[in-house]
Amino acid sequence: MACAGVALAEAGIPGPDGVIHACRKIDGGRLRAVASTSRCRASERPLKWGVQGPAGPAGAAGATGAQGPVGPQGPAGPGIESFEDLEGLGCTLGANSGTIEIDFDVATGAAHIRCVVPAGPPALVRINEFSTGVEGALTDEFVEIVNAGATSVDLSGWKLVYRSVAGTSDVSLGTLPDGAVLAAGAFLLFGGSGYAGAHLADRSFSTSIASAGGGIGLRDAAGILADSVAWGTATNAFVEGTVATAPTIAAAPGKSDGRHPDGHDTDVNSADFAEGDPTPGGAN
Ligand SMILES: [Ca+2]
Repeated sequence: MACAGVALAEAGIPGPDGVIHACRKIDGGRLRAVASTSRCRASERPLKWGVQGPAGPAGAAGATGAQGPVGPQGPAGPGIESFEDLEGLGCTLGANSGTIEIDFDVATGAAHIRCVVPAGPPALVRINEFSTGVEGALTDEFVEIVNAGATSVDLSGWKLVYRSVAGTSDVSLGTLPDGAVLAAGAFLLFGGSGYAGAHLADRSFSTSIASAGGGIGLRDAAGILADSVAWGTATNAFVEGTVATAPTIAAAPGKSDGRHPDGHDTDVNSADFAEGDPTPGGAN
């Protein structure tokens, strides 16, 4: 080994690539370090070590670093720069959504601001009768719709909704599927989760409607309120004129509020609805 050490020093190796070259004598195994294995003799075999092997597989990903600092605040938006910028903004009128329209009186400079709601459907589809439950079973309730017009109406996407006494947002009781058509004079019956009436319900709802006060609305596919009724203690936007009397909770089949005749509508709930024996799915 001492000889090999001397040889290494003399050869000035390892070379610039870090590889050590040597020649091994076949007979006896004596090792001789060289700058290049091209210097090995016929009686020797070339050897080298310190050679860099192929790259190993990539290691596992490291842990996620800490979140960076919050960036600087962006520039301010354009905002409302003139009164006219209010034009077209959303607004709420009763239970309907609309957009703001502004015009000015040229003579006086006075501004008129209106919340304009798109025209509602002309069809005479109405909430015709409802019950809020029977004695001992408040979910044995229903809402009946009637087409009081002379032609059938496509109710695709129409929605029956509920609002609590002073509720300001709709709770869906059901959306009618594409292709739902109500023939002239026909009824559509939504039954509550415990509805037990003799006439089979066309659709059912799971939200229980309150007996003391509440409101039901019928919206067309565009969300425009086609009809609504509110009863008892309700003060919500589904009140038309004045509230209807809350139907009495009585022993089955209970009592309901209904329009007489079917579909009769003067836009005053108290005048249009009267309590009577329930006729779900049939004429009042
Ligand atoms: Ca009825």
